Amino acid sequence: MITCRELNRLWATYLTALFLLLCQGSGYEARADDGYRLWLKYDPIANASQRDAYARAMQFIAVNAATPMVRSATDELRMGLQGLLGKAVPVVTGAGSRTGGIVLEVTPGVSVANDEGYRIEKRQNNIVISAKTDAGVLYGTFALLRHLQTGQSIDPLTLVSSPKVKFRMLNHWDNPNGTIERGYAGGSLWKWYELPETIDPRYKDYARANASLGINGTVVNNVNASPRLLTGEYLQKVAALANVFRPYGIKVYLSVYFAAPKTLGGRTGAGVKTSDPLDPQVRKWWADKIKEIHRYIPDFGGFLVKANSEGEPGPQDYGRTHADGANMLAEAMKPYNGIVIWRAFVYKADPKADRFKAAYEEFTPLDGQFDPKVIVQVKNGPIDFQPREPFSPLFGNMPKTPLGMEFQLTQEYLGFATHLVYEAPLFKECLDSDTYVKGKGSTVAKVVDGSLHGYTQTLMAGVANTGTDRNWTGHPLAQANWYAFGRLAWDHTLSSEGLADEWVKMTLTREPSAVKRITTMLLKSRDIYVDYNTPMGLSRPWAGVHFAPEPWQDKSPRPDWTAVYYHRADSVGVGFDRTASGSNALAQYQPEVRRQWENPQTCPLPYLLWFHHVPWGQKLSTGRTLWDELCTRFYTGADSVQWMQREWAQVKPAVDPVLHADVAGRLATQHREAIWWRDAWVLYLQEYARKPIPAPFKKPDRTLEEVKQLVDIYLLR
Ligand code: BDP
Repeated sequence: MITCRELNRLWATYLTALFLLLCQGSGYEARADDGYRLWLKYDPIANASQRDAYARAMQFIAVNAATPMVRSATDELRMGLQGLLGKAVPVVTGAGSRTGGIVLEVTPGVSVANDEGYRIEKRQNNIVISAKTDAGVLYGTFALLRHLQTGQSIDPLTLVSSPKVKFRMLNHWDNPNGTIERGYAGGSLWKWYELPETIDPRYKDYARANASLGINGTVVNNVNASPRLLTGEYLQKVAALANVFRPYGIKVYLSVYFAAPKTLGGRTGAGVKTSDPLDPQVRKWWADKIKEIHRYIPDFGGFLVKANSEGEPGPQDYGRTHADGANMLAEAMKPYNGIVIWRAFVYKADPKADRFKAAYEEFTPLDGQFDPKVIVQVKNGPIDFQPREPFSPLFGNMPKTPLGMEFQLTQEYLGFATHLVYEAPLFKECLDSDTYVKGKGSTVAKVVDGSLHGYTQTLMAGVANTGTDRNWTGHPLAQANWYAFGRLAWDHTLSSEGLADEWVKMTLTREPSAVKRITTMLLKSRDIYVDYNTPMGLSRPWAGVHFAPEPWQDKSPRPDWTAVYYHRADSVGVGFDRTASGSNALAQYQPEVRRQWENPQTCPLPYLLWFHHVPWGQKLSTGRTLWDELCTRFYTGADSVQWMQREWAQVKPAVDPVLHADVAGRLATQHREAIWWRDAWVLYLQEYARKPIPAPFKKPDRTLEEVKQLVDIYLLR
């Protein structure tokens, strides 16, 4: 006879065993949600009838190929289903006559747009994921898991997708000493001192997360590159990373220091005295180096180069052009598949020039001169990852040169890790902008995906926001930026809203009203930030630390590193005149684009001060004067952070408590900092505008001097 106590004990043992079993198969740790699992959580599906329906259709996983990428797909599916369905699903070789399972199939004949595309459909009562290549099967597998995680029906089921861009990559600005330039989520993921012998399991989770989005390349080091990365010692470390990433379809790339032949060649006795790209010894040095790299990494992705920019060496040091430099590397890369990505982020320290125009002026004359292996990587805007910029005028204006897109996921100018800014709307705003280069509909996206000018080498890069913080991105909700970037690099037609909805359901909660609230918060967050930070086309109000408000900052070795250079506030008004009466940067755009922006009466308000110096008393389309409108934005922006706090409080029951508290804390900090921004701007601009703060807003309860002091202290080392 079993006693009640024994029964209880047995029951407890059974429950513990069940729990451990669930945890074991999925690799989860039994702890509160610390964000480590990102959007690949695979927590059990709560709705029993849905879970049963999925389980009935997924009784086995059959594979017809055994490549490392198919193995990654199978492992992920097993792990995902174990978590979602709460039971192990066996893997078999070939479906045979079996039905009621998932079939992974590499078949060259399948109808998809390109090698990485996939089809998911029901066939003879099986769910078949088919693709031309194992990479396609891997992407299809993640697509099916996403479909299940977001709770969608599998009856009927047809998912067909292929990437629109060929090279979809993250750029890490990681240094060999473990720091990250402009990183706000801890140190570098790459433990250089432990590599190649010790492989952190996190490398694999990083690769899984990227593969789930379709990211297929990673530049592991900072664009301000250390030559050390090109030494045999470091190449072995990079090769160890490449070995982990390969089964997930990810190639490694290196940022290179252009003067490496001289710097390293001199030290290693190779006797190279220069890094002139036209010097035969230099060309040989690179050819040998690339050969050496391929000995370590046979499928090496290629180079990313920042040259003659912000003090980095480059071909101009030798009187050569960007094309000379890029082509020299491309020629050395010729025997291999690798590409050369050459950045267009350049500007000179000329007090009379407009930095806005610099990249266009330097690069458009070189159109047609680049080797076919070269892609020129252009930041989304003409200045530098500001909260809102017009699209770079280079897009569309180099028809003979493949132009890649560079977005920044790390929030260098977007409040680091304490401000919530969901960036998909920023990415989409740029991608959907019409360049009019070949008439209406010539969007930036069509330049980047190659369809406008027929480029076959296409690229989208995101400067990574990952680091060693347990949740990867510092701000837990900043994971959504990594997510949205990867998905948009695959398919730029996806919507910001759809991506937010997916990410929230996979990562935070599936409770419908909470999903709606969080999605709405995400979608509004970027405009809220712009309102209190740089409304209506104000830009770059900071110096070295791109965080604290410093619109008054007017001293720097370079004029274009001061804040006053950008906003040009004076007793008449504020804003940078880029029309024909000013720097005429507008002339770099097509007439249709120019027409949208050149008249201050009709220029859309988000871009007004990018292109015009507007008098303080000027009446705007809102019915307010410029001064009143600016004040309204600063104040409502800061107030809207409180709205986000209230919304977040509402979703508490639906979100993990640890994660909820983390975000709540950050929102409180954001509110305090938003007020700091508001006060800094209004008090500073008021010195020029000489007008009162309009009702109903109350004037800040501190003086400009007090705010400046705060900032001075903030900037102390
Ligand atoms: C700027 C960053 C700087 C980067 C540079 C770049 O402040 O750290 O090195 O961009 O993109 O925004 O090269």
